[in-house]
Amino acid sequence: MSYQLVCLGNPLLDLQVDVEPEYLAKYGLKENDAILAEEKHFPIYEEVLKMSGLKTVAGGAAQNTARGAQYILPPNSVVYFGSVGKDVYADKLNEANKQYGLRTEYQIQDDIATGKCAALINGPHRSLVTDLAAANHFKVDHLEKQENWAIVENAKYYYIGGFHLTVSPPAIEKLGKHAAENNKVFALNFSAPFIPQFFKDPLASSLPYVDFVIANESEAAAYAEAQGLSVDSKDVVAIAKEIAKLPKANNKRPRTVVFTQGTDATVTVTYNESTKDFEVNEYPVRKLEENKITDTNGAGDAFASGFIAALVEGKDIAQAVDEGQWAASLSIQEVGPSFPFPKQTY
Ligand code: 26A
Repeated sequence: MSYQLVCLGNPLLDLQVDVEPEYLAKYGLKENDAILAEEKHFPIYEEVLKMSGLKTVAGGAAQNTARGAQYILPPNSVVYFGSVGKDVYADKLNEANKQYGLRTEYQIQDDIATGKCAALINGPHRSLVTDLAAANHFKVDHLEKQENWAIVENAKYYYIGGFHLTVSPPAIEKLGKHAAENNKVFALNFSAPFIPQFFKDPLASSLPYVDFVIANESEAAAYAEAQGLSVDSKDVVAIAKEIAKLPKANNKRPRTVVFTQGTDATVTVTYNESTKDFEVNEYPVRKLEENKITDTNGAGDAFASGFIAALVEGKDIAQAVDEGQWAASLSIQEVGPSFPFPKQTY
C-alpha cells in the first residue's frame, strides 16, 4: 500500500547562520525558541542574507519530519501538504523533497512569497524566527479537493505540526475527524512553547483526535503553565499523564504522550481508558560525542520522523522511540534539518 503517511504543516526555507548571543539580544530573542516574526524582527531577514556562512536549507517543522520519514520508509510512503509561493524558495524546497522522494501536494499562492525561517545558531542552541507568508494561506479546501482527499483516505497515519494550529485549525480537525472515524493513527507535535501558551483553543479542539502527542520538555512546561495544572512544570511524567487522560474521539486507541528532553531520557505515558492505568516508560538518549554535533536545528523533527516511520512499519512504542533517537542523532550531524546521503539504515 503506497502513501501510508500524510503530513500537514508550514513549508519554509531555513536561512541558517551562526550568530553571537549579542545578535539574539539585539532582537530580544531567546537562545532556544521558535517564534513568529513581528515587525521589529523583519530586518533580520535582510541581515542574514548578507552574513557570511549563510546556508539555505529546506525547513518547516512538519516538512522536515515528512522528509525524514520518507528517508526511512520505502519509496512512495509519505505525502506532505502545505502552502508555498511561486519563487526560488519554493524551487529549493521542491529540490530537497525530490532528493528524499517526498511527494508534496502544495497549495500554490500566485502573489505571496514562500515562507522563511531565520535559524540563528549559537553553539548547541537554535533560535527560529519565522515569516510564514504563503504558508499562512493554507486552506482546508485544498485538502477537500477530490484528488487530495483521495490521498488522505488512502493513508493510515497522519502527522500534524502543531505550528499549523496558527494557520488552519479546520484542516487539522478535518484530518483528525477522518482518522478518528476510521480508527487510523493521528499524531500531533506541540512544536514550540508558544503553541500551548497562545493557541490554547485550537489545541484543545484538536487534542480529542490525537493518539500520539510528541513534544519536548519546554513545550510540556508551557502546556502545564498555560493550563494552570497543579503539577511541577518540570515534572514531565505528571504533565504527560494530564494530557494522556484528556477525552478522546476514538476510544479504540489509547493516547500516548511522548516527551523528549534533549540529552535527558525520552518519557512516554500511555493511558488505558478502561483500566484507568498509566503505562510510564523512560528511554535514555543515544548520546553523541559533542564534536560530532553540527547543529540541533530540526533535531525534534527528526526524532518525530523516526518515531512515526516506526509506527508505520508496525513497530511498538519502545522501538519507535529508539528509531526516533537514531534519526535525531543522524540529523544533528548534518547542517540544518537534513539527513545524510548516501542513506543510512536503522
Ligand atoms: C509557525 N512557525 C513559527 C513555524 C516554524 C517552523 N515550522 C513551521 N511553523 N518556526 C520554525 N519552524 C521550523 O522548525 C524547524 C526546526 O524544528 C524551521 O523551519 C526549522 O526547519
